[in-house]
Amino acid sequence: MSHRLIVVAALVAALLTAPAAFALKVHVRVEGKERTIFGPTASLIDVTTPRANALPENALDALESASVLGEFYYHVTLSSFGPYVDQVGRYAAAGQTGWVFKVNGASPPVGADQVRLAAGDTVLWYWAQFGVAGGPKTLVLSKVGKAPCYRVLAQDDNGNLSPALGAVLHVGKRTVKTQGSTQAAVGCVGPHRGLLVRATLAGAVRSNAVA
Ligand code: B12
Repeated sequence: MSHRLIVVAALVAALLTAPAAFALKVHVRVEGKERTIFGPTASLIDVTTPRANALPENALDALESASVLGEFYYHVTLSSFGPYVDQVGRYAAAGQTGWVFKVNGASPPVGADQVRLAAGDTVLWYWAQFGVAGGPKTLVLSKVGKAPCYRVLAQDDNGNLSPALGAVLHVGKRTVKTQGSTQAAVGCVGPHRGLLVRATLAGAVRSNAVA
């Protein structure tokens, strides 16, 4: 083999064994059936994509990158529609339950490998039980005002927000009911020394955590 050929071969080998070609900073959270599996505050992580991917930095890559960082199990099977996430953590999809995802609050009508992400996007993967009314709403928690008060909104699959009436705030082992009105579901938790606040509501996916 000539010297030139050896250099080219070495370059090709280096390219083939090089780590992922792209990386994008994206917020990722994974909510399991009973608990949060990854990123309660929707941490900003580097989403990398394998070189062979048709669509770089997609919502399936976000799950893969979170799984590497969080060391949690997930499984993909190939179905007639393409790659399908049929298990995350302990629970496999079965019957009317399974794993779904949202990007920036809305549920894309296609598989995760078909949804290209942009820097700063928020990807939420969650365990969901489907009924006649469709899937669960996801809760969105935010701080309001200077006092430690929090607003809870419920988000549907199209990304539309409405007050999560009846939502409960959780601070450590303490719970605080939000005040229900047609306008807002807000609760004040008092001093909580760095503990994160979450919100839950029956039939909805637990919220992001906020300091
Ligand atoms: C039931 C169902 C679900 C259940 C599956 C529960 C289970 N036990 O696994 C749940 C609610 C979990 C689900 C999730 C999703 N679904 Co769905 N689902 C269906 C539905 C209504 C029936 C599928 C079925 O049971 N077929 C009968 C069985 C015998 O055939 P099967 O091939 O074995 O079915 C399996 C696959 O279809 C797979 N599956 C279900 N949804 C999806 C979506 C994608 C993209 C892939 C690759 C596979 C897949 O789960 C089925 C059961 O194991 C179809 C609509 C339809 N009428 O086909 C939509 C449908 C397949 N889902 C769809 C979508 C978009 C999704 C999600 C991507 C939504 C989201 N944003 O998260 C996710 C998948 C994400 C992931 N996990 O990778 C679209 C796919 C469109 C497309 N061209 O890609 C469909 C066609 C609905 C629609 N019209 O929009 N789904």
